[in-house]
Amino acid sequence: VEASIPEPQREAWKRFQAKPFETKDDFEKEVVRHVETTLARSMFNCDETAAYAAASLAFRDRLITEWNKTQQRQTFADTKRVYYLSLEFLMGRALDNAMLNVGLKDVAKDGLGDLGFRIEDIIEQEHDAALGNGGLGRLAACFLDSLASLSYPAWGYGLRYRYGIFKQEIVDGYQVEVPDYWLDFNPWEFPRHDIAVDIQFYGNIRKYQDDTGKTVVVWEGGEIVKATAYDVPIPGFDTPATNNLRLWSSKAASGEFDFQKFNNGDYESSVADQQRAETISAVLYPNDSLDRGKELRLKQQYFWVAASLYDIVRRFKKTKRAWGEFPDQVAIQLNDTHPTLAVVELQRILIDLEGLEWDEAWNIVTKTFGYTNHTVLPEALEKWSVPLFQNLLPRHLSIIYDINQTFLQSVERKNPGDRDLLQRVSIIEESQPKMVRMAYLAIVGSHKVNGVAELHSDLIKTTIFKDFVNIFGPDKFTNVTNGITPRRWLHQANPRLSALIASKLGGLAFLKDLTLLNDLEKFADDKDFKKDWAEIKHANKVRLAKHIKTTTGVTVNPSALFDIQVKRIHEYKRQQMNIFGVIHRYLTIKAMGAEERKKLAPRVSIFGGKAAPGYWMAKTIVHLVNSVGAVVNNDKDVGDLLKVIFLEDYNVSKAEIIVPASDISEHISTAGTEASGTSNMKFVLNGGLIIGTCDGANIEITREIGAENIFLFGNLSEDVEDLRHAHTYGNRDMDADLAKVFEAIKGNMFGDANSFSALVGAVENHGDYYLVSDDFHSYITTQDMVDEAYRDQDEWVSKTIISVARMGFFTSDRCINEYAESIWNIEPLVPETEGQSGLER
Ligand code: 6GP
Repeated sequence: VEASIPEPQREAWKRFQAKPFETKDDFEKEVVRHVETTLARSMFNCDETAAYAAASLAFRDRLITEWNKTQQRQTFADTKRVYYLSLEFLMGRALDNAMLNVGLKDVAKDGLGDLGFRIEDIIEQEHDAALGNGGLGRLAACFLDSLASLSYPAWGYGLRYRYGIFKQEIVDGYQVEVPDYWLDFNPWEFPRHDIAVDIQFYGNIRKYQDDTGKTVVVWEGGEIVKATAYDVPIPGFDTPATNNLRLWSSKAASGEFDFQKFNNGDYESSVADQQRAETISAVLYPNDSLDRGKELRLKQQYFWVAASLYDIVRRFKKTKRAWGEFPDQVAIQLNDTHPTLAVVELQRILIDLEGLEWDEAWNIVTKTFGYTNHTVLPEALEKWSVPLFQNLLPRHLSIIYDINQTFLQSVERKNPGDRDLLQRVSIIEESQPKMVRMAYLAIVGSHKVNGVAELHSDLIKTTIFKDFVNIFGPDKFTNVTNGITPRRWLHQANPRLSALIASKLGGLAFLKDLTLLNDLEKFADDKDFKKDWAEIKHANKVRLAKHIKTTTGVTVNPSALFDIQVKRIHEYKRQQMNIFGVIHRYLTIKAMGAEERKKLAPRVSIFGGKAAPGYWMAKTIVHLVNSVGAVVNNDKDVGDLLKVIFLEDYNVSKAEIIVPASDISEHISTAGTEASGTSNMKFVLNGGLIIGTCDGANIEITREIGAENIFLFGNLSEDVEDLRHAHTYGNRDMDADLAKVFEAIKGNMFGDANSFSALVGAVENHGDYYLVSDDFHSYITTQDMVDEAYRDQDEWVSKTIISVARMGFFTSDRCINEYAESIWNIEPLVPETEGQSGLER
């Protein structure tokens, strides 16, 4: 309040307030100004990088003006806000998105044209913001887009990694990781040097009684690291509402370096303190659905959670409300268990710093938090060793023990004598060493727990969290099926398809209400429409074919069937089954006569995705795909009939080229292992069909678009356990076709068989945990059905149109509205000028 401009001077201020550009001329003026002043360049020295920088800064200025107004509006309205805590935000590029969401891409295109640039080239200059691994991080990014587009008062909180997910290079068929230093120029962030929080680690706890006899606990000593905020504006689509993503960066608390040490000549160690502090936010852990229990990771988690909560609590305290009203003002969503320490930190703030009684504080805490689970894979469920915790966060460990004790007492009261149950649900696992089970802490500390697709939400209730359903009752557990933002994944990635749809539906309103797509179904048999539709798909395939040519040197035929599997490489996602299927196809072609071959549908099998650097099996899969490609693509005998491509460095901006170009995409996880999947939704929304197992959101996609429009195969999740049991204890015959594939690999057809023996061995000798042998037959016969269906192009195109028309459910807008209503209890705060960009035109 002290910093505000005095009333009499505000008129002057208002006259000169920043006004966002609207016209082409004003945009050009801004670009030239940024080139000549901010960037200190000139018209004789303005390359595409500079043009990108200046155009981005022009849009950033526009966003920040609306960002300020949005924050003011929220402060005045004083309504409840939601805070989305996620260690990953896989944002991709910002410029294209900002131009489209603000509705000024055409203006920018013309303006850049006047200045001598092609907008496509300028967009290409941007480095992806790749602060995430895969599905979990991209979901967070889609959610931010929907929260802003629906004008919800919402903040994202994350870490500002200096190195995002590594860049993948393929060298001699092997994955090589290269660091992704992305911050040398980032026009989209605002450093907030005024917003800094001291974060404490290590040290000791001391208890004493105050004058009133109350026990006071203080956490003393240890080391302090400073968290500084960097803000990234998140524009909504067709609304001025612009939200904030706040990312924390770590620095040494004592300034540049320790002058005492420096003066004593110990220069090195004074710099070392600085570096140690900066290490906390230095690098994103590159594991998808895997917990490694590294101390630095726990440090990251506490650093981020403590800074975020400090910020949230500070904002609440400014309203001067009673603590009891905290959950009416604040909802916090835990994106997986990574931020679970927030539960403990809020309890600590309330009892140690604010002096509340335990029960009162705990009641506030549990009303505030919601927890989303993203996987049932045991290797992903976070556990931290008690000794590690004790050393790094002694006060938090003691609070966890108290939370656990209170919780177990209540369980014991309702289930007297059931010691087994107490052991099973205890937040502390009685192992050697003892471990803190973070998922259990998250459940106990939240009022709602949700899974991300119906099957997955059912599975967590009947398997990993079964006891907790009995303890808390079924209402605490719910489902919110994932969604994707149609702004990035249709309008931005596939502008021509978006425009064609708009021409039939009378405008772009479907991007704000995706169920409007339903009206497309009328055109599923319209000859002219189908021709335009097919032509756009072909153009998108030509674009991808060019990308394949420039990046791999391989020529592919854009009229062939494009079969795509792009996602993190993981045994449960079964890229190995896909490549075994490709080998089977290759062997089949080789065994055919010339006449038979003529009848075959040419196919391009496209793979992409990163393997975690320490995940050897996944890296072996990458190697096999590349090795098969090297043989097949150079086999003159095969020609166009089969090509095998591995696309290097799959990321968000590459997905925007790949997704619109698919005919069929693969979502073939072992039933019950893929929580939802979200690329399945992206592919269908872009007019591609899918081949998939009855897993994750595939099931709901089938329900929406109709079983006749999807190629489902494989065993069901309820049979997985029995099949695994049979592998271990039964005698089984290997599928004959799969056996031939293994023979080919073992016969060194794709290079030294020893390189791949672990992959083959996993299926043949080690229990085939992911049921590749059980599903292989049904997989390849279903692939034959895909070939068959693709031959009837007319019918195929109709299927894709009908599928798109029925995808309305899978927008992340629907998803966010469900969270808002059933978990967060928040309302949108709609600006007066929302919806004025004329989407109906
Ligand atoms: C992923 C799930 O594997 C994927 O199925 C889901 O669509 C996505 O989350 C979004 O909900 N999980 C992760 O990426 C992960 O690391 C701990 O889970």
